Order: sequence, then C-alpha cells, then structure tokens
Amino acid sequence: KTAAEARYTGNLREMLKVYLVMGSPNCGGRDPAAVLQAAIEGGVTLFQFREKGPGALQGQERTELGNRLLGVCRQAGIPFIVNDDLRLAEELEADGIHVGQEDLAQWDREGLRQRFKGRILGISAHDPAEAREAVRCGADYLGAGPMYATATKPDARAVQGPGMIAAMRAGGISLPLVGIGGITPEGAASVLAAGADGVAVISAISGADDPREAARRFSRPFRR
Ligand code: TZP
Ligand code: MG
Repeated sequence: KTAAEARYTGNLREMLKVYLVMGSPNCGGRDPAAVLQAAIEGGVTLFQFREKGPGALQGQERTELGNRLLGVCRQAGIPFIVNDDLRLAEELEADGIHVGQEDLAQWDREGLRQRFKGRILGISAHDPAEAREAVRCGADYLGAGPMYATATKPDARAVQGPGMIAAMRAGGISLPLVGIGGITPEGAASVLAAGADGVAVISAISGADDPREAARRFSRPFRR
C-alpha cells in the first residue's frame, strides 16, 4: 500500500463533511497556510488545493505552496487533494485529484482511474447524466454545483440549486457527494437536506475575516 492508501481508505463520507477548496487568490493576501491551519482548527475535514484565477501562482512557486499546504494537512491528519493538475498531484504525492467535466474529456475513463489508483478521485457533475458518467469513470465522490450564485468561479455553469442533489439521489446516485458554489453556513442546511454528505466551500471560509470561526459554523450541523 502507498502512504496515501494506508491513510485514507477511511470513511470518505466523513471526510467530505466540511471540504475547504482554495488557493492563494482566495485568501485576501494572507498566507494560505495560516488560513488553512485556522480552518482545520475550526473543523475542516478535507482540503483541495485549487490555485486558479487572477494572480494564481505558477511553476515552482505553485509547487512550493502546494507542498506547504500538504504539510499542514499531513500534520492535521486530513487528506490533501489537488484540483485539475494531474502532474502536480503526482509530484506532491497528493491523496487525490479533483477534475471537472472538461478535464475528463481529455482522458479515457480507465486511464484517469488507473493513474490515480489507490487515491481519491473526485469529479464535478452538473446534472444526473454527468453524475452517471462520473460514476462510470470510477469517481470516489462527486462535486455537484453550483448550488447557489458564486463570484468565485466566473465560468461556473448556471445555478442548479440543492434540488439537483435530490434529483441525483432520486436517480440512483449513491456515491459520496458534496454540493459546491456560493455555500454559506445558512445555505448549507438545504444542501445537506437534499442528500449531500457535505459541503465544498471556497470564499465563505478562505475569504472570511476569521476562517476558524467560519469553518466552525459549517461543522456545527455535524456535531452531536
Ligand atoms: N465549482 C463550482 S462553483 C465553484 C467551483 C469551484 C466555486 C465555489 O466557490 P464559492 O466561493 O464557495 O462560491
Ligand atoms: Mg477543472
């Protein structure tokens, strides 16, 4: 078993509860490692490094930041997933990869799954047909969105709402699943009620004045 396999064959549904997605452009000039650390203290259960958008780091700087954030995750015992960049995921020995439908189109199904064998494979889906396709690709979990209006991803598809998750569940999609897009602590309840295992969040945590408290608010529904 690889280190990633040994560590993260755990319960993916549990890990997906409060899923922080971010990169340096989302942290308002603060050190992303400090933002991540605070968010984990507040209850983040999984992290995705998504270094995208205006001002995103490239090349060596991007790799170095990834490595630092990986270190924070390892220290805290939460999985570290890379968005889109398969080579970066391999270079960093990330615990998984998350790809969109556009990225998926570049790969034959078996190729992508084989390449990340033993690691977490997340795939975005915008409707039940895309969800079924993601399942055929061997996805371990789905990201469904956008739940609500978002300013973070300018090329996001039309808002689907929590109803899309209910439609996926009704259509027989039983895979671990998170909602994404414009989710606030208030908006999270409907996403979970629709059948999501958790919520994936960028701005409501990484852009918050107090990322620890923001993460805490997202993790509250899961405490008992
Ligand atoms: N995919 C669909 S919406 C979105 C992504 C990456 C952006 C989510 O960001 P925020 O700030 O939580 O709306
Ligand atoms: Mg993508």
